[in-house]
Amino acid sequence: MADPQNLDGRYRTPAHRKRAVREALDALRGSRRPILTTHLNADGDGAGCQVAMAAWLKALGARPRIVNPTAFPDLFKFLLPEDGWVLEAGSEAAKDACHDADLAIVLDTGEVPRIGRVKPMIEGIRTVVVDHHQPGDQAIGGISFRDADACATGELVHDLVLASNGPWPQATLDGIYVGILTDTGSFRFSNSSPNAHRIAADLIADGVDPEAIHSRVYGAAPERRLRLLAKALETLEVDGPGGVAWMVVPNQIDGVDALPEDVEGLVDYPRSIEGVEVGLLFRRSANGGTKISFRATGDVDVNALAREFGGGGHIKASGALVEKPPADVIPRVVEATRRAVRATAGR
Ligand SMILES: [Mn+2]
Repeated sequence: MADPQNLDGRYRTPAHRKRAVREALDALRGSRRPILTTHLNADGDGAGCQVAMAAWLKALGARPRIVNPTAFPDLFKFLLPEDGWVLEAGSEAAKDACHDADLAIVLDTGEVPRIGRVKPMIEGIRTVVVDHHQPGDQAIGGISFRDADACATGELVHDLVLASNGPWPQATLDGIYVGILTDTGSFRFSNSSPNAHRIAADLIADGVDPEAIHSRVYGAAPERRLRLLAKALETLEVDGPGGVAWMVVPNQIDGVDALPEDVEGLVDYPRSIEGVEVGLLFRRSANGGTKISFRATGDVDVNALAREFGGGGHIKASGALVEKPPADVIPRVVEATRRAVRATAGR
């Protein structure tokens, strides 16, 4: 565990958050049997924050359990310091853990539909929400520590551990670092704020190994992911004048189902083209609907755009799920995106 020595020049929690930090901290520190959950298809921020917070709470004497609406991603299992923390949502063990829980901690989302089948499992349990998404209209109730100015939920978890004066187990340092690393796109998106870099600097000073983490997260892709990218790139369509480009991701590669984590980040490819303001990625969902990812480079608000299709997220990164097949959905989304680009950029 790190012992932060020299506090000069280190990150400090923004003043506007301090009250919410206190309130959330009071609930968290009193918990002995917390359940931690995050959104469907946990990403590096959701999974990283779960491990970070579970390790911290355990060091405070709690017995944390992680119960997610979808499987804990293989890619981030290296963060888990011990077996037994993650329980599959459909299992008896998860039901028992929820039955005994004295606190539910919802990380990296604050919306009911995003936690899927975990919602009924945590019904009636005191809840703390820690999130950095733009609030939608189906908020999960309870104690709320939310700030859309935070670069990642990892930044907010860092605020909590900082306010509690630690302890800082290695898994807490690593989990927060992975949250910030992945949500900022390795410190290149617009949310790569001074705070993102300050916290990263502090975490590295306290024992995070950035090269080791980077190679676990970005240097250990299954071959399947690159084959999937190759197939997706074959579908690339670019409307230069409209400022939009899109791809369609196949659901299977060589007869093997692509995992949500294989698809993570692929939307950056259409977005990386010169003149493209918004990149889109379409994928058929399990029930025949269409998953859409939106990524903006310029000033187009893709949170508003995703909301037109029942989704949401961040201003520059968002998603939606539409209960219609891709063939129906793609033309409508592309047209709405063109309109949004025109309205924003004055094209
Ligand atoms: Mn996040």
